[in-house]
Amino acid sequence: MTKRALITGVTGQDGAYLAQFLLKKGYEVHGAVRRSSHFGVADHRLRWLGIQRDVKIHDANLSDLSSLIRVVTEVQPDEVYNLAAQSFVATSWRQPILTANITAVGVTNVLEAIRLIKPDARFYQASSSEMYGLIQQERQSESTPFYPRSPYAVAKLYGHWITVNYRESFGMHASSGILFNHESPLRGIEFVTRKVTDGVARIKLGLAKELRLGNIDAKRDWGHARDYVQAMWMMLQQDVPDDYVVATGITTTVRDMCRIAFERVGMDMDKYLIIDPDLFRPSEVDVLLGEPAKAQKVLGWKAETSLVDMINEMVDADIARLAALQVVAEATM
Ligand code: F7E
Repeated sequence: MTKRALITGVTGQDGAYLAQFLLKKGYEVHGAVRRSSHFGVADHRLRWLGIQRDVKIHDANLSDLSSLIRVVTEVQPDEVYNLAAQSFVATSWRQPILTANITAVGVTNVLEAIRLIKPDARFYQASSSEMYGLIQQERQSESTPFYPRSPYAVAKLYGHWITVNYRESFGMHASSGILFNHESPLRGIEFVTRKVTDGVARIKLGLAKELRLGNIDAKRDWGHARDYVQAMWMMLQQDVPDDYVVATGITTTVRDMCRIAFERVGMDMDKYLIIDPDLFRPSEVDVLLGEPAKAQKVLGWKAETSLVDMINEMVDADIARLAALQVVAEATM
């Protein structure tokens, strides 16, 4: 029997990689997508992976329970992956209520749609290392207390606990993956790794003269999104639902990550980097370092891609992307 998966946020970085992974496994993949007049733009990641025709798209919104009930009724999924969110931490101070409506209460809407229509469907919630915020232990594991430091992190914490609660209250197969930062050439341009690799590519091609960043002393545990979506799937294949930290176990400063990107193109970071106080956050998460021992032991999952290999892949992809745009621009002049 072909398994059916429903992915919210299928047009995002993780949604696209997960859809590709599940298609290769023989799944029928459905995506719930927020309606917009720019769908031809919104599905660019699916097109980049060459799977835009293979994913069945449904109109739904996390803040509209009836739309989710309709989609779950139509699809009758075996597995539901809730990856949709307002996911940019900096924006969550400017749009705290929208962030709460989508990133927090939206999770309950998805869980309710499953509980009412297809209660045996397995559920994955995209929880976040941002929930650890002001860290309470040097290495953060499943048992580390949370201390969120942004409206985004507060909303994710609600999503995490409502997932645990539905598992305990209704016996649902609901699991939560506490994923540390994960990046790729498909990462949104607003996140720091992609901002850096795109900026480095622009400087290399003569399209920009500088790169402006905020707090480069912040440390993150960065892995590759392609590796991380496999952990999501593995969680839903377990007999017993549970929560797992997904991380590399290595932490690096934004400064050193940026240096790796400049080194890829043989340029000196110090000549181009400008620190912009406007890019600092009202309250910062200074350092995150995950302890992925449980995921390794129970799921058999391990991060495969090093930070250097991932940043090199991203810089190369951004150079290729910008060079292709330059060719098009010159041809139409
Ligand atoms: O920032 C610092 C910034 O925006 C990383 C999301 O996927 O991962 C992500 O959240 C660090 C922060 O990611 C700039 O202050 C310096 O300390 O790439 P980011 P994030 O906030 O860690 C978690 C796991 C999620 O769940 C989130 O959805 O880099 N930083 N200068 C900067 N950050 C940005 N964006 N831009 C700068 O110019």
